[in-house]
Amino acid sequence: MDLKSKTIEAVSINTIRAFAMDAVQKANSGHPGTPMSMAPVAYTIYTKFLRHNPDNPDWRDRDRFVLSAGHASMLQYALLHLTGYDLTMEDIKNFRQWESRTPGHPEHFLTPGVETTTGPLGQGFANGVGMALAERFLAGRYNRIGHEVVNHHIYAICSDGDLMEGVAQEAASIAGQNSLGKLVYIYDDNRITIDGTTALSFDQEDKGKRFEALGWHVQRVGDPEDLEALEEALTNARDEEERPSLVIVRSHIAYPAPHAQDTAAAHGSALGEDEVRLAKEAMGFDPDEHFYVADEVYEHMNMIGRGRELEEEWNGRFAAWREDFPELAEEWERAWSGRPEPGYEEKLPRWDPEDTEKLATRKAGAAAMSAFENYTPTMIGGAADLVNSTSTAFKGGGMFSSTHVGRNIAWGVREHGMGSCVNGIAVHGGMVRPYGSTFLIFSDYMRPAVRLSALMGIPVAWVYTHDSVGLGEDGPTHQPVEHYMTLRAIPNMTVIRPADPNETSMAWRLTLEAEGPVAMLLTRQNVPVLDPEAAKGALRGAYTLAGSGEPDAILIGTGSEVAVALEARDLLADRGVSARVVSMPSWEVFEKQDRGYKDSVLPPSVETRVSVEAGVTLGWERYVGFKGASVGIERFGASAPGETVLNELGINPENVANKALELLGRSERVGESEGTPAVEDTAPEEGHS
Ligand SMILES: Cc1ncc(C[n+]2csc(CCOP(=O)(O)OP(=O)(O)O)c2C)c(N)n1
Ligand SMILES: [Mg+2]
Repeated sequence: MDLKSKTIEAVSINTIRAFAMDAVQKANSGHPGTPMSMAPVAYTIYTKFLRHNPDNPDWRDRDRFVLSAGHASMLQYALLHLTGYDLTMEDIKNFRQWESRTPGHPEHFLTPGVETTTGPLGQGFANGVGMALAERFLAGRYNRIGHEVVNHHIYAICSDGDLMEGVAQEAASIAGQNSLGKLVYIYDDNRITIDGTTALSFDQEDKGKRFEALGWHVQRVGDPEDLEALEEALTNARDEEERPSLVIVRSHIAYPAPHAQDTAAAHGSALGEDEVRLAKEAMGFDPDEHFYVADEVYEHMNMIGRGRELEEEWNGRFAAWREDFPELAEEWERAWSGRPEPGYEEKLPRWDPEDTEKLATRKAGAAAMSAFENYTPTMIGGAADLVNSTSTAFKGGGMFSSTHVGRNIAWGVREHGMGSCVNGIAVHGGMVRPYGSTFLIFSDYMRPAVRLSALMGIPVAWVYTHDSVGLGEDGPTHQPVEHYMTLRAIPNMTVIRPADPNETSMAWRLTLEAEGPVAMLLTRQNVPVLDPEAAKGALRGAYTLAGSGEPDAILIGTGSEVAVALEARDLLADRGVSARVVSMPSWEVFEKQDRGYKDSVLPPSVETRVSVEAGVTLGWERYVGFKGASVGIERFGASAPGETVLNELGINPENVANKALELLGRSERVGESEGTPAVEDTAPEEGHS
């Protein structure tokens, strides 16, 4: 493409560039270089490939576009504005300002047309893979011969940083394994990152060969200005159905700014007034014009007419399908509303303590999943190579593979990729609460995705088992201690740690009803079964499990430590101290209750309070107050049978009872030998040390 050409294509592309320069200059903050050099790519995708309707960004069968290199957000904002989305010139001028709809990095739900929140490199790449999994699943479930209601592509632009990040590698491997041919990814091979040229850090690796080895279809375009070559490559990529596609585009950051081009500085700093002038002059633009859009450009780039036509055509196909398959269509609507089929609550399992003395909550979780399986037909997910340990599977759901659309995804040992793919499935829509599962300790390996699920407020379930040092012999590398609190520390995240099988059923109910993400923490070891009626209190986050009237002390436990608190209560009763036991599976759910309820569970007048939880105590002051105490673990765990580790680290009834006696100013102490361990050892599992 001749830079100064007056063709409408050239002027449109240069308008995107000028926009990016002006917006970054005005905010004196942002990333101008990549929007400038990738303008032809984004222009081509948005105007010639993407089947979207700017008038209805929620059209269900639209193609998705992900800007994985989220720092180049002005590129996406420019395209959204110019193609006719509800993003005004005012919005563009407010780039990066308080409460604007054009934040520093693209944010889902904030800006119409932004499919996912990107910025942490690699995440968008992996989200797109999740979207392709969702597309494949929905197509498999709802398309019928002669009726195609799901058929769309996922386009993404990714950068050097995206490809360097491990999470993208994991997701690319998942995409190759499952033959996700709907992926059309463009890699911006500009050979520049923040610290300088990629010769420093990223030029030994042949990225094309790497992706080929992962099962991708790889093409190269030597110059993004060559629109014909670009179009041809994108056409091939779109038409390739078996393999995910990567188009490697050799670009020059900040092109055509004469001095900024090919420099790392152009990545993240305003170019400066003088350089902006020179770049505009090079493009044949008036350097004194800012945020200038010729009417012809608006006219040429507006995609509303085309988008409406595409959607109308789909609406026709959809109506015919709905007429032929009314029941399926009803299910489809519910799935898109994110709701399980009605009536699932009654199916959730109940355990009677008379029949079942003890059961691990992970096993209870498995029973709950079996019970609601048929009520959540588009819920898919899986574990990161630990499904036999986490017990998270839909037994009748089949496996997802390149040839079969099952509900169980074998993520492999790829927690990072799993987390980000689950987010992608959720933001795609139509999928009721996708989930990812592993040991709680490995939540660290997917924390960026967990955090983003909370930032986006999307309906996902993170199911973490082996939730304490009680897991035993695997030792401190596998024993979470800080994890309950670090998960609770994430705004918008609901953490639920049920005490027993009956609370686990309630935990799943809370999870299926929750608006945002939920982390469910389940035990490996057996725990005593509580009264199923009482356990319904879990739906309010915390409740009085034992004790009536105003007690001398309140013992607050979560998860497996509720049983410890119950035993401590008995020890205290023997000494004439009345204690109430509060089971508190979820801080966040409890916080949502009204003041009256909260005060009824934790009466302000009772200041003698002891919390017990097998993790760091930082934060428990919120509920025990400054006159209370916390029994927890302020160190890493140890390799030994779970019962021994818990006992040695002080997670036992005697310790809890003694803390209460101490707070009450009583001199006597409960002897070590008096209590029976609340935790029962579980033999090491087959196939897992
Ligand atoms: C996980 C993560 N680490 C670091 C950053 C900070 N950061 C933003 S862009 C970038 C690299 C820029 O190089 P590249 O990805 O090639 O983008 P380009 O400048 O070429 O557009 C870095 C390190 C980030 N956004 N995400
Ligand atoms: Mg780069």
